[in-house]
Amino acid sequence: MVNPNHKLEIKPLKAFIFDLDGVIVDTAKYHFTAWKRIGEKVGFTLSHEQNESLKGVSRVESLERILGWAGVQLSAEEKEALLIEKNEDYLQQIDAMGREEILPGVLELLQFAQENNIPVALGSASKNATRILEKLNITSYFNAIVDGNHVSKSKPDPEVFLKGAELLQQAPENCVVFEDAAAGIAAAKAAGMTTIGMGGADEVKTADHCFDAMDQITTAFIRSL
Ligand code: B16
Ligand code: MG
Repeated sequence: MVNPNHKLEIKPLKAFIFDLDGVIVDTAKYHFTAWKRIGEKVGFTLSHEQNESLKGVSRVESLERILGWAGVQLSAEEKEALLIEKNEDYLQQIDAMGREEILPGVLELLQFAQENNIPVALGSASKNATRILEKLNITSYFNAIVDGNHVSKSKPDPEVFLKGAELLQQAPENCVVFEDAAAGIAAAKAAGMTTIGMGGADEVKTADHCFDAMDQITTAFIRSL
C-alpha cells in the first residue's frame, strides 16, 4: 500500500560541462600533426606520448613545453610566428572535418540533456572551440560556452569550469564534467565538481567515473549522479 505521508524524492539532474577536444571530437590527431611539423622546424621529433601530455594544455603552453623538450630557445617574435603557423595548419585540418567525426554517443547525450532541461556548457582550453562547434553543427545544444578566449589560467586551474557553472547559474557541486585529459580532471576536481574521465587513458583514472566512450553512458547512470 502506498504511504501518503511518504514523499517521492526526485533527485535533480546535474548540469553538464563538456570538454571539447577528446570528448566531443578527436582533434588531438590534428594537433599532433600540426605540432609535429612545428617540432621538425626546430629539429625535434614530437612523440605520441609527448603529444598525449599536451591534451588540455593551452597553445602557448604547448609550444613552451615542445621548445623545452627540444632544448631550443627562441625570441618572442619567433614563438609568435610558430604559434600562428601551427594554428593555420590546425585550422586547415579542422575545416576539412565533418559531422561524422562527432564521437559515438555525444549527440545522444546532448539530445538527452535538451529533452530533460539539463543545462549544458562547454569548458575547453581551445581558442578555436566555437569554430569547431559550428563546423559540427552542435552549437545550439550549449547554454554557455567557455573556451581559451575567456580564461586567463589554463587547466589544471579550475577557472574554465567555474566560469561555466557561473554562466549556467549552477553551484559547482551540481555540475558534472566530461574530460579526457589529466589536466582537465584536476581542474574539475579543484572546482569541486563530479568528474567523468573519457577515453580510457591511464591519466584520467583519477576521475570519479570512467568510460571508454560516451555511448557506454546510460541514462540510468546520469540519473544516479
Ligand atoms: P587551440 P580541450 C585543448 O582543448 C586541447 O586538448 C589541447 O591539445 C590544445 O592545445 C588546447 O585545447 C588549445 O587549443 O590551439 O585550438 O586554442 O581538450 O580543452 O577542449
Ligand atoms: Mg580534451
